Amino acid sequence: MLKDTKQQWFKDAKYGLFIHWGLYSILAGEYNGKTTPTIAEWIMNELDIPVKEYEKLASRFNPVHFDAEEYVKLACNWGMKYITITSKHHDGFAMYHSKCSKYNIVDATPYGRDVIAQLAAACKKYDIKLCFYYSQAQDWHDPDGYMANHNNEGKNFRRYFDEKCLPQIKEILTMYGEIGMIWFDTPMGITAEESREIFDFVKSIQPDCIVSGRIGNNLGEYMTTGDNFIPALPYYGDWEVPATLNDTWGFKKSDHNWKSAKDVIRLMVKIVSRGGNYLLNIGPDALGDIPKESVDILNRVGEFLRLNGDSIYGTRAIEPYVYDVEDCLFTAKPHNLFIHLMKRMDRLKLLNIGNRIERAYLLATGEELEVDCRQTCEGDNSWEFRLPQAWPDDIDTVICVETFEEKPVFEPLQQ
Ligand code: H79
Repeated sequence: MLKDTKQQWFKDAKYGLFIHWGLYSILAGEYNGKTTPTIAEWIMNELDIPVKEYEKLASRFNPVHFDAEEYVKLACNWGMKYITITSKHHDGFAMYHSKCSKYNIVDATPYGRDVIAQLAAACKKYDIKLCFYYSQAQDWHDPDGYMANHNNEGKNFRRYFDEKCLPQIKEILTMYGEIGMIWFDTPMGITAEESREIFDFVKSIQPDCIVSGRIGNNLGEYMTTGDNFIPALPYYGDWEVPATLNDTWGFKKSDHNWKSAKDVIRLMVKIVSRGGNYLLNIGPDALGDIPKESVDILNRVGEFLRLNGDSIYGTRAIEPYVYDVEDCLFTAKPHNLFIHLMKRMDRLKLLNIGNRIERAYLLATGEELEVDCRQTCEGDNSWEFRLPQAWPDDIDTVICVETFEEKPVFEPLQQ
């Protein structure tokens, strides 16, 4: 069954900022002289840090460099249309002022301020959608929450569910205004009834709040792919790829395996050309500083989007047959085809696209292109573009083709 969020903003947004930030950011992947072999926010689970020990991190959490407006301004400059932040990750620590668990940033840290409230105010000011990650099934702090790789027998999950999970979901949906979506994760042993209960509960509070793919039991309103996983073919429902810039979500000192801006831009085009959204992560450190490497990469991607954003936002996937063209990817709007060229070329010939071209130009510079449209002896249509020597962007040079026919030419295959 195709997924439909019924939310236009999500279908058109295409690019969002994921923020993984919590107590694990203090450890930065290291504990008692050991470096965790995997993603940094899993350190409590991986290195078996006892609850009583891990809890003490709260007394050290004082992210005095955090500046919500700065974060939101960066996200806007980076071309992102929504922000999804960890309100509570698997470690069970709430990054907002929860009234039903003292294990939260206001009551348990020297910082004593609600970062989510600050972010919500900044998002409102700059008109960007705010969304919350919430770990519904795993909670390594609550004795009755699930924990991966550990024995969960004998737990009274229902108690945790009623006393922490549902009340916290209510809090995040009532304390911070309009929320774009809740990003649930790792459903583990959650039953279909429990997933349904959460779904209905969210909708009863904020009917327009999207429920993410990983609520469990296939009840989510859009398809979340595996972390960093891109489907091989277009998927015509609503979907999103959650992705990292290095190999961790939470800040990890030892991880320097950064993607380049080129990698990121090309991944974005690939995802968008197949109809998906790209939710790209940063992991701020314990002080609230964003790793400089992340900032540099995302600045460069932002530059690309400032010039070429029309070929990303609001676009839809088109028929997969066009995928065959080497070094090219396509995105489309009803009267525009965007041709993404990943390699320098003098000429580009496309067969059988059919429609009458009104005009073609390089999106980044506006330079008009000569196009030879003809019928071949076989009766096929061909478009041949002549491309300029001065090449705007080696990462992705975008041709915008305009057609003005009454009927939308590139019939969106998605809503
Ligand atoms: O929030 C981020 C991750 O922490 C979370 N989803 C993204 C968005 C996530 N939860 N689970 N997983 C990702 C996949 C879990 C993989 C596991 Fe493992 C394999 C858990 C245990 C073995 C990776 C390797 C984590 C610990 C060891």
